[in-house]
Order: sequence, then C-alpha cells, then structure tokens
Amino acid sequence: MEEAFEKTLVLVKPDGVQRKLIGTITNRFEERGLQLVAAKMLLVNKELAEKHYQEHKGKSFYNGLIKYITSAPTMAMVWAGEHAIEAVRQTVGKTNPLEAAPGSIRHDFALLTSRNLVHASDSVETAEREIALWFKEEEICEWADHHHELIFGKN
Ligand code: 3AN
Repeated sequence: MEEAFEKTLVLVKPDGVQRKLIGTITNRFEERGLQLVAAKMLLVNKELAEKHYQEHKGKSFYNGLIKYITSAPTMAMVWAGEHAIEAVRQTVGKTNPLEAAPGSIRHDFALLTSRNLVHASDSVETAEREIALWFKEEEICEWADHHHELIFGKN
C-alpha cells in the first residue's frame, strides 16, 4: 500500500451530539492512532448543509437530510494520519448501520441510514473540498505527534 498522510472531515451529526456520543466517537479515532487537528461545534445553516450534501440534491431523502443536519448542533472535526480517509470510513462503518461491521461506530450505536450518527469524507478529492468548506485554514492545528513512529513506523 502506498504511503499517504491524509486529512479527512468527520462530522458527529445532530443525532450523535444529542445522544452524547461525541466522546465515544472521538475516542474510537484517537485509540486507533489518528490525530485530531481541528474541531468545532456549530449549528449548521441551510447554505452550508446544501453545499455539503450537493451530490444528493434531488434524491428522495435530500430534504429530510438538510432538515435534520440543520436541526441541532453538529460537531465538525478534521482527523489526520496515513490512509486516514479509508481508516476513518472503516471505523465509521457502512452507510446502512444494519450492513456496518460489528465494532464500527454505525453498527455499535445506530440502526437506521437516516440517523447514522457520523459523516466521513469518502475520497481525497471529497476530503479536500469538505475540509475547505467547513474550516478556515487557520482553524487547522498542525501538531507533531510524538507517537508517530509507534503508529506509523515501517520495518
Ligand atoms: P455516507 O455518509 O456513508 O458517505 P452517503 O454519502 O451515501 O453516505 O449519504 C450521506 C447521508 O445521507 C448519509 N450519512 C445518510 O444520513 C443520508 N442518506 C443516504 N442514503 C439515505 C437513504 N436511503 N435514506 C435516508 N438517508 C440517507
């Protein structure tokens, strides 16, 4: 596998915030070795919601999705690490919680696609677009992870 230090956007959506799962969800990524480089809580406005979910415009669940993501605060984060995009998607689990692997967040804490707790970028291009949409450059805190060699060391 090619080495790739990546950043990815993660949202704990309103269901995750309301159910007090921010700590549990954040813990999964920290324990796996990923690095938190940005975080903020915000009440998402319609404009941001529509830009974020632009690829779903016109789908049957689109209006409900926009209504939901704007209904209560969301916790937005940027996580970094080698292959962070794939690793985070794996820890989050498949879109439908009933198909998500045991041990993934969506399997362990959710039952429905429409309330699947977390969003995570699905490609390098999407991650770049989404991070730029949610965070200003100065809100990203690059910091040296002293565990780097223990987590990403190569033999
Ligand atoms: P993922 O979040 O796993 O990348 P997407 O991008 O297909 O999945 O969907 C974005 C979000 O839209 C999902 N997290 C979910 O909240 C909602 N969604 C997707 N498909 C459906 C559906 N069939 N019914 C209701 N909500 C859906």
